Amino acid sequence: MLRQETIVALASPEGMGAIHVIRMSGEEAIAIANECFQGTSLLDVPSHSAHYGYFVDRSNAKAIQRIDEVLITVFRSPKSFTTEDCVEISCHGSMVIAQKIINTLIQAGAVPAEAGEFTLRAFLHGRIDLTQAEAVADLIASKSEHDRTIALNQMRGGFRNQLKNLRSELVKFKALVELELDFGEEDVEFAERQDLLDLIAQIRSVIKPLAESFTLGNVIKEGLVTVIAGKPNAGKSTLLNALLRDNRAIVSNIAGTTRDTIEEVIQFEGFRLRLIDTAGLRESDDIIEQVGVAKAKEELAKAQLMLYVFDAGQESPHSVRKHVESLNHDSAVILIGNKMDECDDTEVWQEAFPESTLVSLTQEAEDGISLIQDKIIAVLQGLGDIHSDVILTNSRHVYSLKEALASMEKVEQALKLGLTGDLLSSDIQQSLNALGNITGEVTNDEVLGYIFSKFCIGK
Ligand SMILES: Nc1nc2c(ncn2[C@@H]2O[C@H](COP(=O)(O)OP(=O)(O)O)[C@@H](O)[C@H]2O)c(=O)[nH]1
Ligand SMILES: [Mg+2]
Repeated sequence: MLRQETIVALASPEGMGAIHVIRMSGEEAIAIANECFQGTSLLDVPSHSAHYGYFVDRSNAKAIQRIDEVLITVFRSPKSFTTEDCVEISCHGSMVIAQKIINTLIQAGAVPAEAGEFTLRAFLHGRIDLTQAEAVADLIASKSEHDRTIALNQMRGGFRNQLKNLRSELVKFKALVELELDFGEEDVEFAERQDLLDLIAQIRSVIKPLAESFTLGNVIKEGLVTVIAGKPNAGKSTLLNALLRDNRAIVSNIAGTTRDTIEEVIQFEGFRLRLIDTAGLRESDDIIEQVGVAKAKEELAKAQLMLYVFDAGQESPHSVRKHVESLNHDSAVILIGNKMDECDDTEVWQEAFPESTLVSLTQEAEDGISLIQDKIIAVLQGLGDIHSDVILTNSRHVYSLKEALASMEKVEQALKLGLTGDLLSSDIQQSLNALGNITGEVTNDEVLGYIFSKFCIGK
């Protein structure tokens, strides 16, 4: 998996920008960069220092070609991202220049890096663990403020530390139980059963909220799936456009105008909302509209939030209630009574649905939208505490945590039933594996190590 070559790649996004950054890592990184640099000799400069000069192509010794004015930063092993010697070259932000620089470096001995290879090296050299490696990917892909904060936190290892502590407690636990097995016939109990039960309860109380934080974490990472639903002509597309502050969807008084689903993403309070406008829900003879309605129902089934829009001038509380109930979804619902300007009796609605938001999206759009946004914020806040130390955003982690939880429950059962140590220890091992899966740690040697280092049984 780990090759020895010095790797090189563009570290900044492709396209035009103020600058581009080219990254190189490996034993030869500094020598190769020096080969292509007109300025101070990079061979002896200290780590973490930046040097101004010209990037040059010396392949034709008679005509040294200046490619760009650059700034080269040198990071010496082991104090670099990959722990290898690393060099970062900042050049002007043209792809032509960046490509030329990369090609010159390849000619001078580097090889093109593969996707994720810098991070892979950091992991294989033990600089970061798996959760941190994943967090690097998350950080790069982060699309909202909260997304970024969490990835950064995970990369710093907050999450790993918590898991590591848990695991070492478990290792201790297992070592004690296995020690009893070694003394099988003497009927000793090194592991105090009540202490073990307490420990399990404590561990579970940490893992459980961690696993549950995924609801929020997933919304932060993927965006809140928000479906705008309701009957035709209620004002759904008007709402989409108002939330987007853009004329994205066609609005007309012809029922059945929106026949396909339209999806747009907005940034909102540090979150992302995936807003989906749908075809009005009704029985229709139009085949395309029928497909649209079916798609709308599919989206509703996946929705985490439904913005249900109804025409307050046309509908009755009874018809609205019936329709909302018939949609049969698990998501949070915000009821929006629209076209209040055409409604004579506001009180009817206030009484029937005190929790609803009554607006006129074409008359007092700003007021209406800010009322709806307040409701959306409340839904987002209900998902969990955004400021909590660790929020899981990775489904692989959640899966492993749930496995750990399930095996902890088994351990608890085994303890309560007074099952033998070998069964107990295998259940504990499962929890250890599940937790170890997340950080990429190996488990069995650890347990052995613990027994020998702490107990010196000298057999
Ligand atoms: N009077 C009035 N008309 C509105 C209001 N909101 C939307 N409309 C009109 O209702 C019609 C249907 O709106 P549209 O957003 O296309 O509804 P959709 O079928 O649910 O997407 C359009 O002619 C809109 O201009 C409102 O608050 N008051
Ligand atoms: Mg529409």
